[in-house]
Amino acid sequence: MSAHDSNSFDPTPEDRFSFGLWTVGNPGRDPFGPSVRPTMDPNHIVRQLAAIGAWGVNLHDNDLIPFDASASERDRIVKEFKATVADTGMTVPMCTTNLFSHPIFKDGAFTANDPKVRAFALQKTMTAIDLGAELGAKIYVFWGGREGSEADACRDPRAAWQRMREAMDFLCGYVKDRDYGMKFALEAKPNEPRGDIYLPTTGHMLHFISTLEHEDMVGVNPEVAHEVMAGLSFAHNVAQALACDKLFHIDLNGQKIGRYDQDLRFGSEDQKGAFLLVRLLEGTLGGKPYDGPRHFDAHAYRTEDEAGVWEFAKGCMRTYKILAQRAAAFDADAEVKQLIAEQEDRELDPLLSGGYTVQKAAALKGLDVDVDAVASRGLGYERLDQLLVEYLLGVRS
Ligand code: GLT
Ligand code: MN
Ligand code: MN
Repeated sequence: MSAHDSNSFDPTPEDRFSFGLWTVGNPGRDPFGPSVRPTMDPNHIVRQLAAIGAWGVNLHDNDLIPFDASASERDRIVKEFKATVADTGMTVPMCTTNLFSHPIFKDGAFTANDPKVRAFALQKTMTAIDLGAELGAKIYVFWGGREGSEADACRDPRAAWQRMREAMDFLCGYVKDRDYGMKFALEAKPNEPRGDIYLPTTGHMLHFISTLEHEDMVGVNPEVAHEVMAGLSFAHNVAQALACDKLFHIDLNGQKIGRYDQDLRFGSEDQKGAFLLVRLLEGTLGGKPYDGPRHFDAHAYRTEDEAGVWEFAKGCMRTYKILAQRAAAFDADAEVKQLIAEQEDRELDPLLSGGYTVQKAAALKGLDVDVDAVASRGLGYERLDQLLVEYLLGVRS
C-alpha cells in the first residue's frame, strides 16, 4: 500500500463498531426461499465479533430469548449471554423489541386498531427494556416495521400518529420511573413490510419527536437503506439530525435506489454517498463529530456460508475506516480547502446571521448586488467533485 498500510484499517474496539445479533446471524431467508445458513448461537456470535475487532453487540429481545421461553429458560439464557459478553470484553450498547415477527403484530403494534395488541406491545416493550437495562444498554431503538397499512380505509392516519405518541410518552415515563438512564432512537422506513409505514423518513421522525412529552430523551436512528429507498440523500438526513443533537444511533449499510430493503455490506454500493456520510460522522469537514456507536445493520449475501459472513462483517468495518482515512486526506488537501474557501465570503455574515433587526433589513434593502457578476461566476464544483472522486479511487492521497 502506498499511503497506508492495509493493516491499519483493521478494526479495534476504540472504533466502536457494533453489529446486531440479527445482522451477522441472518440465515439468508428471503420471500422466495428458506434459510441457506444454520442459525448461529448468540454466544458464538459475540465471540466471533470480539475476535474480528468489533466493540458492541445489539439485539432484539427475541434474538436472544425465544418468544415463548419460560422464566427459568430466560434467566439461564441471559446469565450465559452476560458471561460471554463480559469474558470477551464486548458491550451491549443498544437493545430493541421485536414488534414485527409474531402474527399478533400483523396490523401493527403501537398503532394497531385492536387495543389488546397495543397493550401487548407496551407489555412486551417494557419487558424488553428491562432486559436491555440488565445488559447495560443505554440506547433503545424503535423500528415500527408493521406500523403502517395497505388498506388505508382501516384507520385515520392521524389516529396512528396519536397512538404512536402515546406509546412513546408512556415508555419514556417507564424508563424515567425505573431510572434506567436510557435514550430512545426512532428508526424510520418508508415501506416494507407494510405498503406504507407511518413516519416514513428521519425528517418525519424529527418533527414527531418535537411533539413528545419527554423530547429530550428521544432522538433518531437513521438507516442508510431506508432513506435511500425513499430516494433521499442519507448524508443530508443525518446532517439535520446532527444539527439538532438528535443523532443517538445510526444503522450503516448499503442500498441501491429503487429496490427492496437490501441491507448490504456498508460501502458496497454508492461509495460517494458512503464517503460523504463518513466525512460528516467523523467531522473531517469541520463541525462536531458523531460520538455514538457505529452500528452495521446489514447482512451477508445469500450466497455465503459462515466464513462469508465474517468476511462481510470485516468488510463493513474496514470500508468505514478506509473512507474515514480518505475523507481526512480530502479535507486536508490544500486545493480542496482553497476551492471551498473561495465560496466563503465572510463579509456579509453580520447581515445574514443572528436574526432580524430593523437596521439589517434597511442595510439589505440598500445593498448593491452586482447580479450579473455574481450570476456569471463559475463555482469550481466540477474540479472539487473530481478531486473527491480521485481521493475515493485512491489515486490522490
Ligand atoms: C430489522 C430492520 C432494521 C431494524 C432492526 C431493529 S430489525 O432487521 O430491517 O432496519 O433496524 O428493529
Ligand atoms: Mn435498521
Ligand atoms: Mn434495512
